[in-house]
Amino acid sequence: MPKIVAARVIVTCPGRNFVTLKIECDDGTTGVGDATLNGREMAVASYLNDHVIPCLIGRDAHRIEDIWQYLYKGAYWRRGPVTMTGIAAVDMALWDIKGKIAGLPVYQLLGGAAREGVTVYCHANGSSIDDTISAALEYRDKGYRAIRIQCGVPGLPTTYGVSKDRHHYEPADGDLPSESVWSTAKYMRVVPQLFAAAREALGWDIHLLHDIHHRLTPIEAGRLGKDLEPYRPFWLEDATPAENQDAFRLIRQHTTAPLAVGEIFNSIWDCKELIENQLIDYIRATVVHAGGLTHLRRIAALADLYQIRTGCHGATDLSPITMAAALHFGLSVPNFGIQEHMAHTAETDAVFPHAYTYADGMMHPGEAPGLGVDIDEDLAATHEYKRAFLPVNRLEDGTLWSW
Ligand code: EZ4
Ligand code: CO
Repeated sequence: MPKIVAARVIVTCPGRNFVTLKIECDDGTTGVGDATLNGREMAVASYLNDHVIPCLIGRDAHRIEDIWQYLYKGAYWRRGPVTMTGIAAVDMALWDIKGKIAGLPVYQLLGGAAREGVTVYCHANGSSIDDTISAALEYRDKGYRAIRIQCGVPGLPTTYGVSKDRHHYEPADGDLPSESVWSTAKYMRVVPQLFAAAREALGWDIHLLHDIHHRLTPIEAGRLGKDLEPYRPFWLEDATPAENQDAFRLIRQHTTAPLAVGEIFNSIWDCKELIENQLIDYIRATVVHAGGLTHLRRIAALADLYQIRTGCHGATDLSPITMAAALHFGLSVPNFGIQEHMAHTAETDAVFPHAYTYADGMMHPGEAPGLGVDIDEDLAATHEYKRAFLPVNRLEDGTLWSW
């Protein structure tokens, strides 16, 4: 058996913070797992260093399910983003190790390729509708068949999803949380105009997606869904916060726009009712924040019973290790829907050398054994951790709102 003899947490900031777990076995095999929780990085680093790593030493790295259950049930305190990100990091590293020992890419261990590649969507954004459309046209020329469109809202100084250069969007920018301003009424006016312009410029063969980022009430989301229906959106993401899973029932009663939710979910219990009541169309839970491949497969299996497909979160605050894991998952899971893809910066890619590739709107995890991604620890050590927060959001009268 490959016995775990060491594990360490590596925190690095090649432009933004990433937390990585590296596990070592007595035969010299190593595995990596992503443990990045944007804006709360050091909480997961401590969870792993202080509470998880001591329990891993001496265990058989092949016993992925048993170690998962040990960390989940054994902690007594279940679920939550910090816990489940920590467990995910261990789980990813163990799948990486198992693949390396087997000499197979992880997707082969998960049942093999169920499709030719993993269809991804990219992010087109701009401060105006015209800027967003020109970014979308550039992405279409690069082969993307699915594009998320976000634009600035007239009358608001900044908007979620809109970057300075239209390409690299990085919201975790403040040493303390920055504050943005929100108006639902102003937002609700501009989005249908954006979709109308996008259909005019891009035609009907491109899938168009949009992220509402938890800002609407259920009835407002129903209204927006109706307004966008003529433009056939691929999905509306995070229409309303989902702590109350029943909220999606109200949205469903008013619109046939497909609904996606779950990038902040950390366990199957966050989406059980959404799935069983068929209130959503795509589940966005991710490898890193929802307990690793072991738990995400369980969520996908439940969703498959209800024709709900996967649409994993894939923003740049999820490290290339998560991207690799998501691609092995997406290639092999029967009810794959789509995968989010925001390209990492060259600085980040240099720290995390990887085998995955992009071509013609699709990605592929590659054929390297394991996850096919590593961390260059010497380079990582040159990028020191820098505290960074996500912004907070307020209504124009100062009321704190969902960001
Ligand atoms: O705001 O990952 O769909 N993507 C998103 C992201 C999230 C960030 C938060 O860390 O909503 O941009
Ligand atoms: Co989102």
